[in-house]
Amino acid sequence: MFKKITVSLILCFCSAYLFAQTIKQSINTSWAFHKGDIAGLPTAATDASAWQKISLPHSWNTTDANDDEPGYYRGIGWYKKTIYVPAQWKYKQLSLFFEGANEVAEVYVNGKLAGKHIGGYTAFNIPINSYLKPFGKDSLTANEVMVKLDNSHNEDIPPLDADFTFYGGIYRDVYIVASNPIAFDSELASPGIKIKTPAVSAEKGDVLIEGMVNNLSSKKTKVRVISEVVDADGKIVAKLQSALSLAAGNKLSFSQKQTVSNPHLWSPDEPYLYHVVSRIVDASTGQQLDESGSALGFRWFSFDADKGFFLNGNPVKLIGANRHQDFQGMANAIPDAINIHDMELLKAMGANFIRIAHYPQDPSVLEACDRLGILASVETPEVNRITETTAFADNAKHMQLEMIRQNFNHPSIIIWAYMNEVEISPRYKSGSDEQKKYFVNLVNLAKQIDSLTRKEDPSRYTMIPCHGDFDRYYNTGLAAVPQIVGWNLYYGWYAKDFAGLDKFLEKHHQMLPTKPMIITEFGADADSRLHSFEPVRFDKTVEYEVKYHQYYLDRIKKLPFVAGGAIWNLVDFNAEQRQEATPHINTKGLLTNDRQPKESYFFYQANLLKQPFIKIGTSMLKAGNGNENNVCQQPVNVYSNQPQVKLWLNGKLLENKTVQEGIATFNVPFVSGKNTLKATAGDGDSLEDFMAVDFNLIPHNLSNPQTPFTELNVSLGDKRQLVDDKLHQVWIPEQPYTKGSWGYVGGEVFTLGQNGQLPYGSNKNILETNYDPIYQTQRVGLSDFKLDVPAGKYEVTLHFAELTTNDNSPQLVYNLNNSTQKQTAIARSFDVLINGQTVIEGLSNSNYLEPLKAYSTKIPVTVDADGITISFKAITGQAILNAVQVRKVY
Ligand code: GCB
Ligand code: CA
Repeated sequence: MFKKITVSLILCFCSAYLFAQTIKQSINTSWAFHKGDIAGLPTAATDASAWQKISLPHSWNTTDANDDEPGYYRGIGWYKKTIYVPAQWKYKQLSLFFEGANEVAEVYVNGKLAGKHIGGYTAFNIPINSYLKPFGKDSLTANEVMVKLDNSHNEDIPPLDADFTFYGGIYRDVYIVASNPIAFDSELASPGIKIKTPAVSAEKGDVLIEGMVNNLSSKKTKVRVISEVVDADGKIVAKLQSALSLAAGNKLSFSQKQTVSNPHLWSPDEPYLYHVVSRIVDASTGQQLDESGSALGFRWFSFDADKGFFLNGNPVKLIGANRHQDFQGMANAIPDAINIHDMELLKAMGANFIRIAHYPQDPSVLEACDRLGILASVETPEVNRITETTAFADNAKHMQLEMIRQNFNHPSIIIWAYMNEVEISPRYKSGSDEQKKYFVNLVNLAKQIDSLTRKEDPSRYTMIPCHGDFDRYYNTGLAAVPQIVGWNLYYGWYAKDFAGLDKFLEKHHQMLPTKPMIITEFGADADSRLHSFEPVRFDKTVEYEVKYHQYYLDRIKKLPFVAGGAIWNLVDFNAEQRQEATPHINTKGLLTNDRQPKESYFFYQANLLKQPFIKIGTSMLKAGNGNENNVCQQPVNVYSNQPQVKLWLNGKLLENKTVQEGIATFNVPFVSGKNTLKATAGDGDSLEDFMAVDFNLIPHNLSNPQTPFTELNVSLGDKRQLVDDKLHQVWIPEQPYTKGSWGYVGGEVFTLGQNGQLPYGSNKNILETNYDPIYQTQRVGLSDFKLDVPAGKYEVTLHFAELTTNDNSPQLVYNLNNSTQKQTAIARSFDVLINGQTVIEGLSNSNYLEPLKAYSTKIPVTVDADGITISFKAITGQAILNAVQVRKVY
């Protein structure tokens, strides 16, 4: 009996070789998802109504990380799917390959646990042969795959705490892989071969290919590993061979080396790629058994503590951005196309660098970097703090190893990083013995990760990105551990003065004279809707973001010892616990969460791109007060890398201006309605950009029949404009009332006073609205709001939100200067009258005016002769008004 089986097994192995080598196919469709745990294992009989039909990539936090309820679901989710396995795969090694699932995954096949993986940002491979049902003769056999996934907080798994949302789900592709019993050993979900270029120059490039071949068959087999290096035209430029004699159930390593002469070098300017195909071939039959491949780029690089970064012998300033895997409405479950497009957007900005932070991302990201010529740093997510347990250390080290093995072959990678700002929130009281011990343990873990990384890959550099507390990282010794120190610097944002940046950089250079450094983060929040003509820190305007980046780019370019800078962030991303102008979103992106560019993106294009560039940087909707001639002068930035640009308004040349640092600012006299802007530069004005601006001009004299009044949207207590493309409306800042025009009478701007860092308003989430900035600012104690509009039918909408609360909840940890904003709720009650008639009675905290909640009401008003006067009569405390809209009906 036993003998018979062996014979037929061997026979079948032979015939199996006739089939194609490794087969890999995605299994993203037809999954079912169950939120929450299930008692026992789910079976076909498990209540079907509790399962949702979904396809991958999938996250269960697409909506709850954005709503007004604090927190988001962190717990267990189940996935299930039927896979149909063909009879021909009987003698294949089958496995399920997950590109990533957050964060602890248990994979069951036909009710049995087949494997488990810890960590949400690296790939894993689960062999499933032993759990499959008996194969059909010629047919497909149905097998049930189930995945129990858990994104609950776990003190032993990085990341523990960070300024991004730990979305749960199988949010990357899943594949089924069928390989021969003799195949490359793709341990830790690696490609099974390591491609190294130990020596590269313009004259020659050494290629060293290493790997392991696994013989899971019961037969001793002689194989050859044949690798070809193919250039971009498909020409084989090197052939490498090894012969292996594999005992049954054994694995053997191989190492093969060849030299390519005059290699075409890889660089951001010319990302020339070769590729490698390595094949395992049965030495006696000539059958191909397995294949693995990777892109290959010939380049060499180094970091110098004084002179920065060098690529292929030339100095290159690394300028680029960080990037989170996050897209509006999709959470982190983003298809490859978005991953790829983001890299294209980064390249189109003129960047040559990406810090893939704070965790390894989809394989399509690094593939795009190789292709497009973007140098990359990748890191594991030990963010903000660690846990001093062996389990945490083991998980951190394992992730580091997975990251390196899985991504090793990408020519774009120059840095393996780990730990982000890991000394920002130490677990223990400052100066205590526990804290001292904690730092010793932390540095010890860093040393282990660092030496593991250097051992795995001596060809790249190690880096730790630190927050801007130089002394802390210096004194604990953490800054001495990696080969490069990254600094996340927010002078001009969390820290008040831009000048602090210069001092900080100088200090690094003096105190750590042998450590190369990169500014691994710098950025300022900008709500893409908010604009200001006098931008200031924390106003969240697009204009302040530009101002901030002007300062940083200048320093990064100027200082040779600064090897580079990575903007925080390429894209706006979800950070559930954030409040501010756009609750739950960190808006330091150059692109919005659905990838619309803000002006800072154009600023970088103008400064980094080599090909001629011009872009008008204003929004397509504007509003403002007309002067006596019914025009409204407003500044417009044109971004260009040309020395001079011209701006034209409705076909007429306004001015020819010199461009400075990529920007020329024009004062444009807008008229009511459509305004066509044209910017030109270059020979014969060949470079051009157009923009049609729809201008809501508020007439100088509201009752002049020549310039009829249509609508006014005012944010009280505010100095910004809010442009609302969806509703085609612009909110303008308040102004005091003057005869013939509009404005408030009396009162003052709401501020948080001494405790607040904000120029005005609050930065708390206002519930039940997406127009938080409108409600976050307020005029307090005003007596009236008046408009001298002509007789007619109007609609007045009043907006209120109580901004004082007893909420002393701490601000974000990143906001180092101000951990709490002390506030006390103020009691108030007031009436609102329009033209003498009471329209709101006793508005107070005990009725509609709840703290941090939007309340608005729309009131039709018939005006006879004297315009509109909205009066505020305080009963208790002071009256308030957050915003007002007046629209003429007829
Ligand atoms: C940082 C963190 C990053 C935050 C950023 C910010 O220093 O490394 O995760 O998102 O600051 O915007 O506060
Ligand atoms: Ca993918």
